Amino acid sequence: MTTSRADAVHFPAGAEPDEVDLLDDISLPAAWTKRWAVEPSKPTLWDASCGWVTRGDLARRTAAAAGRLYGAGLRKGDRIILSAAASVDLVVAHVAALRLGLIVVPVNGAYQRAELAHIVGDADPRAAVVDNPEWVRWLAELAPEMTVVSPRLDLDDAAAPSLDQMDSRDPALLGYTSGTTGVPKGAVLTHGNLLAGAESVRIAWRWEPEDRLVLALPLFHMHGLGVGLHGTLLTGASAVLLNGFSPEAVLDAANAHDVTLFFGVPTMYTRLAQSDRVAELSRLRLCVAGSAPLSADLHRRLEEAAGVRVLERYGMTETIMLVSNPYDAERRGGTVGFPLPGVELRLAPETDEVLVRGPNVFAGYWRRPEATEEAFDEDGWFRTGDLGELDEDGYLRLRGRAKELVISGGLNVYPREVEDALRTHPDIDDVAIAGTPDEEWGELVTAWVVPTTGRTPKLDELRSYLEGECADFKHPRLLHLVDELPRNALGKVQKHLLE
Ligand code: MLC
Ligand code: AMP
Repeated sequence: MTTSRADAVHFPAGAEPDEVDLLDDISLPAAWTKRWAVEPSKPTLWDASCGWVTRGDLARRTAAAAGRLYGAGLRKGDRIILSAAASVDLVVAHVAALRLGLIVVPVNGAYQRAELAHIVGDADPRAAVVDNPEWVRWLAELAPEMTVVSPRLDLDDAAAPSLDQMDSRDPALLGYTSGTTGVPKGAVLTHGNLLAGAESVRIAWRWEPEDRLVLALPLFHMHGLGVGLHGTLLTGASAVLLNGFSPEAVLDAANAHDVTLFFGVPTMYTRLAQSDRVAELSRLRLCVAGSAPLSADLHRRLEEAAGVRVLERYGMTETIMLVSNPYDAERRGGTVGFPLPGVELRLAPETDEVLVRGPNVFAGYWRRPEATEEAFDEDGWFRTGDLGELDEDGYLRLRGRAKELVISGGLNVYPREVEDALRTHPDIDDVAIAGTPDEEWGELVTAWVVPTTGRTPKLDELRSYLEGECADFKHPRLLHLVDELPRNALGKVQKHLLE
């Protein structure tokens, strides 16, 4: 090996990193259709209602679905919301939208009306694919001209124009996230970003066409969508789609379908470790964890109980995957490993914030030039808002976050949103939201409340107050009543002093 690139550890023996072009295929749809033309009868995706569908089925069904979307008036660059339980139908709708050049806006189905209204107002979508009848009503009120359909795309058949014509720089997806601060913003991921994000883990994790993934993650976040689904289709491998997670469902599917891969958030691994069937994980070739920290202790317990050396990796909505433990070398608990193929990483002097560059890094926030400018430093490095430290031999440890964020069960909760919603409660004078460490959930959303004189709000009351305002995973699970919040001279709550 002639190179000293930090990502070199991820390439298989004999590969020359400098000769690998992650964007060779230009876009995911172009790469996928190339795979589908070979061995069209190979099973690719399974769900409980369709059974197995093949590469050829996907090629035909996504072309037909793209025709329907085109017939409904959707054109390149139009935004389309996708929010439904994981299913083959949803995948067909997603792939069809990308093949047509639409910009997919995946949205968490637990969102309430106000959260959905923000995204509709910001992304200005022309269509939505949803499976929740309540959302159909809300969308009709929020945007009466919008085409709203179920994942079966019950629209008239029509021929699509030529498909898969995108450039790597064309926008493909808006991933809503609050970034380091402020309101949820759409991170614009290009076709090149999506391709690089999936290609880097295909190489690093030795993902092969023979692999089969059990995919129990939702398809509206990067972990399930940008890694699990996109990687499966890029590799020409296969996946079993489960609608929701339980250790039993995952292990049953693994046994029934000869699964080789599992990707999950740490909460899923905690529950697997508690299962008396945990040893069954040993039949898998590779178990990957991410989206939140996996403790070194859980890493060790899984190795002891199941002989599984879980491979932890680190990513973000804005960048897809960034850093991963190596497949062939030591998978070190408590660390996230080395920059993935194509990713450059450094720590900012003094603050130790993780800064990154690479073909996977997003193009900016949708229609928010100022937020975009703030997100990158003067040399074009993206500021992740995560704080890191490097072991002597280069493994990255995430040491905390500069950004205000609570991660519960792999889902992000931005304190500001919950604080703003609670501040209007009559019993609340002042409030701060932060995370409390928890073995199962990683962090529990916790409220520190200064009550209005003479009142003592209860946790249940606060939770019901938030019903309809924000998704239930954002509701506080713990409540502390305090006389005042620790504020600095500028009036900002010093969250590290909350206890
Ligand atoms: C569900 N609930 C949660 C929750 N998930 N509460 C807090 N945090 C969560 N993450 C609520 C339920 O609505 C229910 O509320 C109650 O908690 C108990 O539910 P449960 O049955 O125990 O939960 P379950 O449905 O099993 O869900 C847990 C989970 C799920 C871990 C399987 O949260 C999940 O799929 N998480 C993965 C999210 C994900 O994909 N993250 C990746 C983001 S991408 P009630 O009120 O009804 O009792 C990213 C980038 C990267 O971060 O690097 O990957
Ligand atoms: P999201 O904005 O939902 O994409 O969440 C991205 C954030 O999740 C990152 O900025 C990290 O703070 C966190 N994250 C993802 N993977 C890991 C990991 N393996 N360990 C610790 N934090 C992680």
